[in-house]
Amino acid sequence: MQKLGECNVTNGAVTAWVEEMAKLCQPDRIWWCDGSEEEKEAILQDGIRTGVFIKLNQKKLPGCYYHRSNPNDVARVEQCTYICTETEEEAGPTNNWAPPEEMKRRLYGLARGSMRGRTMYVIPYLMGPPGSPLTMVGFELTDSIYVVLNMRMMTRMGQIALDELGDRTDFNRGLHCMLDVNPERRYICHFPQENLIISVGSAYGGNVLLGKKCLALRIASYLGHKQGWMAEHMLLLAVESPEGEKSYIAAALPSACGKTNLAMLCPPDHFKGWKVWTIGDDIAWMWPGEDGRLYAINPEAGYFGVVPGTNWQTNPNAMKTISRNTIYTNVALTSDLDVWWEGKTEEPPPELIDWKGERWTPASKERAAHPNSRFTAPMTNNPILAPEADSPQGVPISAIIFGGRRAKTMPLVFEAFNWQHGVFVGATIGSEMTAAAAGGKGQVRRDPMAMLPFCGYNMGHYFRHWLNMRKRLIHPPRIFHVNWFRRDENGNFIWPGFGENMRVLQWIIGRCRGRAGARETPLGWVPRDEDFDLEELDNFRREDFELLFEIDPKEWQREIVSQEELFLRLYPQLPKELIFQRELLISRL
Ligand code: OXD
Ligand code: MN
Repeated sequence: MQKLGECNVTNGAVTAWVEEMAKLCQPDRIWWCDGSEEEKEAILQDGIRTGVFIKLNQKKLPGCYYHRSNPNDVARVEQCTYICTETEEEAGPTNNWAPPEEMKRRLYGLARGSMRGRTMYVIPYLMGPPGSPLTMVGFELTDSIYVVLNMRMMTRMGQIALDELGDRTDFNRGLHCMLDVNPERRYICHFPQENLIISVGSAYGGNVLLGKKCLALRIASYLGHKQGWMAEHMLLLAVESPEGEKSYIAAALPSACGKTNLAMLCPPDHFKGWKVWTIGDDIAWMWPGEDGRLYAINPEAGYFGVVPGTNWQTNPNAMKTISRNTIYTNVALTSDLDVWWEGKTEEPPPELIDWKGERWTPASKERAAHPNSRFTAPMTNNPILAPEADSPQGVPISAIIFGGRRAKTMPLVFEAFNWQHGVFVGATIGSEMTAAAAGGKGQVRRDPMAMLPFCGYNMGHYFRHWLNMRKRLIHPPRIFHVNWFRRDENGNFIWPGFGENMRVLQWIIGRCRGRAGARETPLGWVPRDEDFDLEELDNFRREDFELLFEIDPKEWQREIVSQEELFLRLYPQLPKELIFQRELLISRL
């Protein structure tokens, strides 16, 4: 077998496993990815020759490439995602479960000989900055060059990972085989007890970039539970005041609630001297530090973001981030090889090639870009990337924010009374489904801590772990809930959102630093008029502010019944503290 790539591999456990998998998949060549520029160029050229990538207009988009996925393979597939623990109870009622040995037999059967005539790329990668207490080493074996070039941006890839590993054997093993990209043979399987991931039959982002959802959330949440730390579906940002004081915030919002926008927030002109810095836009790993505060790192090194809706008004920092060295997946193409998507400009170009490769005009009924079309960009492209994103010590978290998309019921912001109440608030997050997702539009889906599709073990045990973390913290972060999406009786958004969310962050930081006042409500603490900066907010009236905080008892009756549905599913493992919190909420209301 021909061997390519430049890595210096001395770890016997790694080579033995790669050899075993190569014997199974039977590739013609093995390529150890070193992460170098020359390697990237060689793989890109190969990708252009074989049609996997299209080179975009290099004058407009230097270093940018385009990829189309199979139309049957455009999103994460929760129905094909499994947690294979010894017992079904460990995976819990919200995960698909299969016995590990049986599932491995099936998957190795599918993988056997599947790389004949192809190259197996070995991707050594790091999740987390080198030298951090939580940083993990993974190896992904894949027959997809799309995966190689994405992992190259999303992780710290190449020799750096082998150096970090040394001769340890606690690395994550990840096998990815595209097969014939047939949904009938699509499985994304996690074996947390063996630190193993096997993904077959897909070539799309979240299913196949194994460092992200599979390792950094599902496997990591399982390990965090065992080892006393937390892997969360949270963005991380820093807010710097004009005096140079920095506060760090982690926020969990379900998909389609603007996580990347919040992580890259541009403060409005009114906030002179204030700065927001991004640390991460999707995942946080957090542990109790020696000083009793909760510390966090972003394990990723890039962004895999939803493109539609991104523009110079909604997220200028994202627009700058994706203006170079970016891979675009499933957006639309212009005749001069520029990219377009719904929401990029008010007027669409007169003619496009859509995400399926067909001619498109504004009269077309279908969307030009897939609603889940994506950009992949290195975090170093981000003009507001915090230097701390590379810090192995992580950053101390002052506030944890939960949120969702709710037209009614939920106020703009409230602060939980204490940690236990905050855990209840996170456990009952609900978000209205958008047109892009399967299911009834406007229907509220419960998504505890925005982790429902990503928790690698029993959700009831996960809640218990959250409650227990409090005992290991002397200075726990305060917990908040936000909702940017409340509408008035005409269906219009009341709050302007985007950059103006800085006003909410300012109140949150004021609370954490003991500077901002509040009034008590049945839900938690909310800002009074005098606690909240509404200056220079055009067309926003004091009455609107009151509307944002209205608590309607009838809506709350419905809300509490709807929260109960998830709790009933989890009942056998549900911590009693959460049932108690529910009772307290009912009595306060
Ligand atoms: C993502 C997701 O892709 O949450 O980040 O689905
Ligand atoms: Mn996500």
